[in-house]
Amino acid sequence: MDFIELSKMVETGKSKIVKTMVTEALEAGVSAKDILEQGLLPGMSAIGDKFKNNEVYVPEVLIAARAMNAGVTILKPHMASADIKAPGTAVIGTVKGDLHDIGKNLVKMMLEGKGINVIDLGVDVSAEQFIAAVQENDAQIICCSALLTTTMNEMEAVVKKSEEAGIRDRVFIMVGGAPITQEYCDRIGADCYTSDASSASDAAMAYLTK
Ligand code: B1M
Repeated sequence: MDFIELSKMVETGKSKIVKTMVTEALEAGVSAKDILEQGLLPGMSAIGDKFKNNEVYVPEVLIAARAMNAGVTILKPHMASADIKAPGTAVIGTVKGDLHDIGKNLVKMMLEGKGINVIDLGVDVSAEQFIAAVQENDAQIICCSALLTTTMNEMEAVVKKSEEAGIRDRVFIMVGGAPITQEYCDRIGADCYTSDASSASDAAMAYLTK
């Protein structure tokens, strides 16, 4: 199995080739864990780093994500036996009143690229929905995305309602999106602001593995 070639195929978004390579590797007896950790994830990390450095743009990232998801879909039935344990669970959504989801989807994809279990609540998500999802899924992280200055204040409600629900001390609240700043994150009492999806996944992983 040429892991470097597989990573390159993910990075460049070659879904069909990724599917074929993953299928052939499984047939040849390569473990799902090795295919994921040495082939698919490095490809996503590479495109994530390039995206962070403005070397590639959203379409390339979405195409790479599609290729990675194609590979992961084939691996999924083999993962339970491969002993791949998710480091934790994150609940993600775009806040109430806001329908922008491209950035949120990128964050989701980067989190999944790290092996984190992600519950995607979609767009227009209220503080109450975030809290309920944490409780139902025993999640450790809430990821809120907002693109509108008129909707970003729902993030403050997420912090307040998590206090009221008694889960504030066991949930890491991450915020991001174009109008969000570190100053805003500090002001509302959230735990972490990152300006891009790749850094968000790094921060989530650092929290889950600390
Ligand atoms: Co709208 N829109 N939009 N829009 N839209 C903006 C955001 C706007 C800045 C355009 C403008 O006026 N210049 C403006 C907001 C102004 C403001 O509030 N200050 C705006 C407006 C006004 C509106 C409407 C109100 C327009 C109208 O109807 N009159 C309306 C609102 C609808 C609603 O949500 N209720 C609206 C609608 C739309 C479309 C539906 C047409 C479409 C959304 C399609 C979709 O998402 N499926 C859309 C789009 C595409 C944009 C722009 C052009 C692009 C947004 C985008 O996807 N960027 C945007 C202008 C712009 O940003 N140049 C604009 C790419 C994406 C990858 O970036 O989401 O910022 P972003 O994600 C980044 C980081 O922010 C970060 O990671 C990503 C990069 O790695 N990130 C996180 C995001 N979430 C994170 C969470 C984290 C960490 C990092 O931790 C949890």
